[in-house]
Amino acid sequence: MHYSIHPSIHPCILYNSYPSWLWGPWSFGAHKAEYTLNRLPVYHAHNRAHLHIPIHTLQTIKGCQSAYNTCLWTGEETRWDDGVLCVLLHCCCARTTWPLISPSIWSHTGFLTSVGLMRRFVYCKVVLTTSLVWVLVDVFLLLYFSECNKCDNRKEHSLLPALRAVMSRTHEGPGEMGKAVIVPKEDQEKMKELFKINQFNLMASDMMALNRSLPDVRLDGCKTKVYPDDLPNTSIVIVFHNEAWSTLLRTVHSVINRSPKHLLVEILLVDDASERDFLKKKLEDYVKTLEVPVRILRMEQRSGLIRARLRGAAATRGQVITFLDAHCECTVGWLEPLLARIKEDRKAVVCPIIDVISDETFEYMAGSDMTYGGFNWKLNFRWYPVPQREMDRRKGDRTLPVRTPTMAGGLFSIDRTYFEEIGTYDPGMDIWGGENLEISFRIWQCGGSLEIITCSHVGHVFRKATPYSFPGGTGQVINKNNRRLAEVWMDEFKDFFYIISPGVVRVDYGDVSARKALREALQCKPFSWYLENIYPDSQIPRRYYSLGEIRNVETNQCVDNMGRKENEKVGFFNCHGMGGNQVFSYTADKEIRTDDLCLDVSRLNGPVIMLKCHHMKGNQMFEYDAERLTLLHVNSNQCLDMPSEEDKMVPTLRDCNGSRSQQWLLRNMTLSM
Ligand SMILES: [Mn+2]
Repeated sequence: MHYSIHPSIHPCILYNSYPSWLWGPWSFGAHKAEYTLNRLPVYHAHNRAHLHIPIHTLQTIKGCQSAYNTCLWTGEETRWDDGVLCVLLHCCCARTTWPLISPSIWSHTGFLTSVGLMRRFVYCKVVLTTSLVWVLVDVFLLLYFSECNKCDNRKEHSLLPALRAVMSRTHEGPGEMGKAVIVPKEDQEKMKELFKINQFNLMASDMMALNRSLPDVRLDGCKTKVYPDDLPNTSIVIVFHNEAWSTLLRTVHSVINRSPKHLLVEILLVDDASERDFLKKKLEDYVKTLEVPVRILRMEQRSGLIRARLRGAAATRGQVITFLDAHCECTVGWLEPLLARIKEDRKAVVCPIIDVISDETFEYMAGSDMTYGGFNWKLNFRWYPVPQREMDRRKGDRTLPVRTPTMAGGLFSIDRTYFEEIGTYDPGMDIWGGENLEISFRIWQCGGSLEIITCSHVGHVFRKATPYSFPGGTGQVINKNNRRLAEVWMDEFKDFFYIISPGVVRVDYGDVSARKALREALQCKPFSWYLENIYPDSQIPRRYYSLGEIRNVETNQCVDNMGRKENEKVGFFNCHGMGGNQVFSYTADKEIRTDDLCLDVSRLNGPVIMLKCHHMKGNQMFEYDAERLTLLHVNSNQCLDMPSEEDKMVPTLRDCNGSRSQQWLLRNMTLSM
């Protein structure tokens, strides 16, 4: 049984694995939480119960390569006469090999849903279908009668034809209402060929209408909000490089069709030296027919997103600049809440919720309002769950803006004069990468705010690989950009970035004196202020005891993450003093972390696993005794020890006995720069 995700249900774009934050701290022994390969732990938030569901009852989606899935209990359940619960889980499959270069580094892969017992599935379906039918009937009756209160002639104004039009529209044509496009069998070969051009299903995109319909995925509370009449107007800036015709024009049409005309000044298409013929004269002729002024600016040579956006922004005439990617679809009501927030506070830089348009089927899937932007030690942008403090600040109202530490980069609106005031983009950055974190840090540190407007939804085609070329080499470009932002904005915390990716320090980052002068002129706050006030749940700890290797006194070897991923055991290897995989930070919160993973032990004498840090102590709390050199795992009251005979590569827990194998040196690493 396979449910596709319902747009109003929390989709899981959370992280690549167990939601450890849902687990919280449990006391050892009182609750035997074990991670085993074939049982999936799920925390039932409502009943406060921990459950284990056999993996084989879960249906994995196509392409999901990992047995570990993120599962969220949606709260939907039905209890049957025999007392068995019918539950609906929403899970994400972890695809762990995202290329660093893709603009969709974080990305989602897909959803799978599952129910505990197959037989119950059928009941679930019946219940859901019946309730859906009743909802539709209700809606119809409501519309019919409310409309006819105002009508003079009941017969003429019957809503039946209108309703029928809406209904038929949802069933007509490929991709309508955001549905997945099904490519006929005989075209599959050709489809695979075409996929390579843009790294998304070009055939599916070309099959759909340029103005296809989409579901209204907003929270109910958003649909009734009223915005002021005198909102600031906006120019839309879209940079493209060899974009497909259908995705580019679908972006343009969705902007035109779903934005109030008086708020839309113009659309600026900035061509970053595309080579495709149809993007030349044919495009120019086409946009002349549109009802909104569309201008095309051409870069003389490949300049990258950052400089192309700067060119576009300089040519805008609207009060607000709205940046979009070239493969987006705006949904109903997307623009007003963005502009309304800027009207309220011109220093608010606002992002919509980024919905997911599948690169395989172009299915439209609602993004979550429960995630916000962060970053890891390697300065990769990542989505993390919105912490409780932010929910509390908004008093639980999910329709209010979420203050986000960073933005994904592709889609946002900013007051035009404020964009200039705060220093636009760093023109010393090349092509793509790092500019989103740079502007995020700058906005927060220099007195602005960065927010996700949860009532605004824009879809984006997330890809697994980049179709773009990076003149100069991808790694070089991104490392250079990241160095520039680390040097200018991160103060001493740049060490986390440099130590975990030691090769970076050899990359030339050019001259940043102009950006440092900007920071001075704007009197921006230090990075420690940002960590303390804006991002206390950051992967980079605000306060820490050490940042470097953890060396065993007996064997003189070091704890090493071996390049492994979360849910895997931490390793043990000869110390090399080069940082990278042997860098761990012992934090003031008594975690031992490497990037966004924490050492975690969940049973007596257990192996040490790397799990997402949950900031809730529990199984992730170690107490370092600087005199005895021991690392005590508080929950189990055992000490970190060198690997056992059976498993020579994995540090383990043993009863504390004062031996040298339980002594560890936490050394700060120094950078040779
Ligand atoms: Mn994109």
